[in-house]
Amino acid sequence: MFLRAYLSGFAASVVVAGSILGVSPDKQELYKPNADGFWHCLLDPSIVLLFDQINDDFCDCPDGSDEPGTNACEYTSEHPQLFYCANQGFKPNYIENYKLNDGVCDYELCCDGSDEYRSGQCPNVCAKVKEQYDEHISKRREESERGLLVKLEFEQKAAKLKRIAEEQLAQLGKEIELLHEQIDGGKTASTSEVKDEKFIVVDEAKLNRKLEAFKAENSLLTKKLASLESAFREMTEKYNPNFNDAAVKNAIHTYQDYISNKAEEIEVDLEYKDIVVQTIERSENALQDNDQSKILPTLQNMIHYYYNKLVETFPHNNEISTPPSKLSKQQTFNAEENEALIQEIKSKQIELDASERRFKQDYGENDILRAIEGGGYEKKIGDYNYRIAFMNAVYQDNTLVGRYTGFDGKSMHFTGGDRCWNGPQRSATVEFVCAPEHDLLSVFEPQKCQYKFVLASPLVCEKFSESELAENFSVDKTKF
Ligand code: MAN
Repeated sequence: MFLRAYLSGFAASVVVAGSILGVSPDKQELYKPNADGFWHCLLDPSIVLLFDQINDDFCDCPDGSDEPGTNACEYTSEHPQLFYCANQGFKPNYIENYKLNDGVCDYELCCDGSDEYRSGQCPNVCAKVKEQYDEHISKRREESERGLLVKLEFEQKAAKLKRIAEEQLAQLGKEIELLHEQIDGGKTASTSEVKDEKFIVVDEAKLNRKLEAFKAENSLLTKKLASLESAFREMTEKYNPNFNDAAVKNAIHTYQDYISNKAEEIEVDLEYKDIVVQTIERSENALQDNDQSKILPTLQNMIHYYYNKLVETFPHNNEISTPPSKLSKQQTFNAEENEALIQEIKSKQIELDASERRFKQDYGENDILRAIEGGGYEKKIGDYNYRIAFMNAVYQDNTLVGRYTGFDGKSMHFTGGDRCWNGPQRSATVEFVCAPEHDLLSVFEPQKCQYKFVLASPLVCEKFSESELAENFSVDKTKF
């Protein structure tokens, strides 16, 4: 349908040197009148306007296309109204239309001051902005190139550490094999019994003594703790908040943090006690009942047990000789030796399993995280000392902010930290930004007890493009 638009009371369209204000040179051709002098909204050509209705400070097109140089059409996420600044002497840019003619020189985006075209109050500072920009780019480029060299050193170190870890794994594997071969004085070929069986070796008396001592100490500490807790609770409830006593406030804060995390700590203790108690009970039962299934197995008694089973299965096979009813001296000696070997195998196997788990961790591209594993960085920012232990944990003073869960190539993530008073468990993201050396640049707490760290690090340095180097450039207006 043909819609005949009307002329608003505002000035006719703002045309600068034959071009439409707010429109980039490559889009100017969209703003040409038809032969009949009419113009169509860009996203809704059914709406037809007089050419003079462009930039007349009255919004006619739902897509805002008739007002590229004014703020008459609302800026929305669906139709973001952007004004083109030519920025002669520097780089062209766009600015949101609601920032036009608002009395602020938005030099970050429009160094030519064209966003304030009505008052003309903002002189063109593009030459100075360019100077600052060039300085920023060359500094960032130099830093990232230095960072890249350090990163290469890290990668070499990581490769070396990987080789060492591989060698250690192979060595441990070999040692375990050798120990297996020594079982039964090297006569037993099969080692599967040792590998598959889960042994529990308990020094019952020692454990019992430890448990009793633990119980006594625990009961004493529980009493002491209860009296301290009650003193702190009373102070928290009755202190006068009008006395600005930092020491009292700090003590209350510490108490609140402690109370928030108390439940979890107790669970861990109970778990530990349970394990000790169960282990002792099991060992006691085994000794009292003389129940075979509970007796701590040795290679010797297992061979004896399985041999008998085999004989029971083939009772008529004459070739199988009868097992000796008593162990000879030599066999007793072997049994002791074997037990020692089994213990050694077990402890080496535990070491091997742990090393394998560590080895298989995600160490990022080119295994680079191997180079910083075990290291960290710490710095006091604001009221707190922050400590980032790479691939391990983050602390705010002595408060656990979180334990390491992974690295996504840009950030390390830490969760499951100490619980906040009336809040969640603490957690953190550590974002790495390229620099030649490690440095903690900032810490934010965008939400209660959820922290964002920005850490300068060579780890993420690349050969950056100019636009990447320009990402964190900001204009220093104090230098104009
Ligand atoms: C401590 C710090 C803060 C945190 C509050 C929450 O003061 O861990 O970062 O916001 O506790 O109570």
